[in-house]
Amino acid sequence: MKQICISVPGLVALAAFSACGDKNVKKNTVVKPNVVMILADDIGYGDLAAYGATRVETPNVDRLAGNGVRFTNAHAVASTSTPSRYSLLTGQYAFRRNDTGVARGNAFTIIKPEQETLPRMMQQAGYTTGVVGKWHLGIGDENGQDWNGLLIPGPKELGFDYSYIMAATGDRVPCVFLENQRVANLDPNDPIEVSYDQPFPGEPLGKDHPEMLTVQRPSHGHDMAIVNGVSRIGYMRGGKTALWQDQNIADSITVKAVNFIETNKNKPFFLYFGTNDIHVPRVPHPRFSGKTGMGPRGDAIAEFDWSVGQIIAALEKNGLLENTMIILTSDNGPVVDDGYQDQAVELLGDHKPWGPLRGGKYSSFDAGTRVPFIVHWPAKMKANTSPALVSQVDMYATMAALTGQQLPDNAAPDSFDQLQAWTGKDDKGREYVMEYGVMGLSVIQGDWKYIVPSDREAYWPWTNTETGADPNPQLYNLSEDVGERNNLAVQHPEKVMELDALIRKVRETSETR
Ligand code: NG6
Ligand code: CA
Repeated sequence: MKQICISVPGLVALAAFSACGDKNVKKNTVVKPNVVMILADDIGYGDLAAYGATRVETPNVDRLAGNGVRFTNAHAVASTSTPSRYSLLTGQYAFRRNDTGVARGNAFTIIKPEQETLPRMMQQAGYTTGVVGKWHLGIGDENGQDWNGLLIPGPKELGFDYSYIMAATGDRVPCVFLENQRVANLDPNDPIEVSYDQPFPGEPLGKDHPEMLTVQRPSHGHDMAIVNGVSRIGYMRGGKTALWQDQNIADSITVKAVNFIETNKNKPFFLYFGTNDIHVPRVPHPRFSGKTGMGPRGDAIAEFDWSVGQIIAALEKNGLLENTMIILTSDNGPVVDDGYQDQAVELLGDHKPWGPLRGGKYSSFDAGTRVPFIVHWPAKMKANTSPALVSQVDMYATMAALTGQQLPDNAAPDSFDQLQAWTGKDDKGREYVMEYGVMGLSVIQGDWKYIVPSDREAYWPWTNTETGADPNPQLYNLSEDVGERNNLAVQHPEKVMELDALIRKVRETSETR
């Protein structure tokens, strides 16, 4: 049973979050805060100035960090996008299902309409909900996915009133935006076709036509359909008027995010804004080219910061900045060469996308999932830095607490109310955090990090990734060895057993709050 603990329309008791029916409602109320979640793509722990980067200026992110709470021990649930986003929107670990790996561009909807979701919970709390930008959770039905019509189920059926999305990633076809689940700007006389099995006869492929790759060439993979001088993953044909321009993606989605704020400024809203920056192919707008001296990867960080600035400006202009909770974070850790020759490796210099951490995107080492995480809500939060252990899986239950919702038993089984930690009032946070790398699970509890043994490859040369796989158990004391160099498993077998048992327990039993 869902219960809305509000007696005055549009107002919620914030002084006592669990105080349903509190008589002092008037005294302790503010207008329900809007919630804007800005989810960057592949921005690493060390990629932003607020987290120590020196070669890229991110003044807008700095402003949020300087006036909000900057977390130093915050985690995405997984080291790749689809499982990370799945967990964020369902409050359930992606490893509970075997179909939540990095999704193709023509994947069917992964979150089932009958599942409880974060946006639907926000709707029940009286919010208008919108998703703009990267989706990467599949769309449409396996019995009929109509790229030339309405794609259902999709964001609407999962609880988003408005959507303007990229179906998957910048490097996966179809390279089009979907507005409310229809391909935007599609000419019906030029229908769009998408396949991940067979090339379309007559359509040139990157692997055969390097001379057509005038914007960016692959370094590995990414040699199929050619769109805008860049070869991609997957095959597509048609839909010419609907194709996005890579250098305009940030502009296009930022405008839609700002429009959503403008349209809904008079009532509480929840905006989930997934940027394409800084995922490959990195093709920032020319006005950011050369901003950082680090090539497109660095310039895409500057572009990301610009998008953040536009969101702040839209809120400020409408007098909403004070009472909007902005959460800024990333879906997984950083990678330098993720498959295109964009000079990211050559121009990196002393910039450390992973900060002091080991590994990166895909990895079980901490840089895979420990990400920037900033919460900004001037009306209710003091500026600070917090060492609390926090995880994006808690977004669901934490937003439920924020909006006075009681969750039904089947909702968000792995998500806990961490409102005290997320608002900077509790420095401890979660008891433990599960991390989901492509090679398996690991867990952080207190000072300790344990990585489950794996016989798979320890190193991927193409992305220069230390995957974290090791046939032996790995145990690190993060308080003295945040870079995970000194494996203490042999010295502390009891800790290894304890943490291994914890992982098994979490795997086997769906947690209850
Ligand atoms: C990999 C892609 C990589 C990126 C990643 C997903 C190749 C060779 N590599 O398979 O470029 O798209 O998937 O990234 O195809 S994520 O951030 O969306 O999870
Ligand atoms: Ca990502």
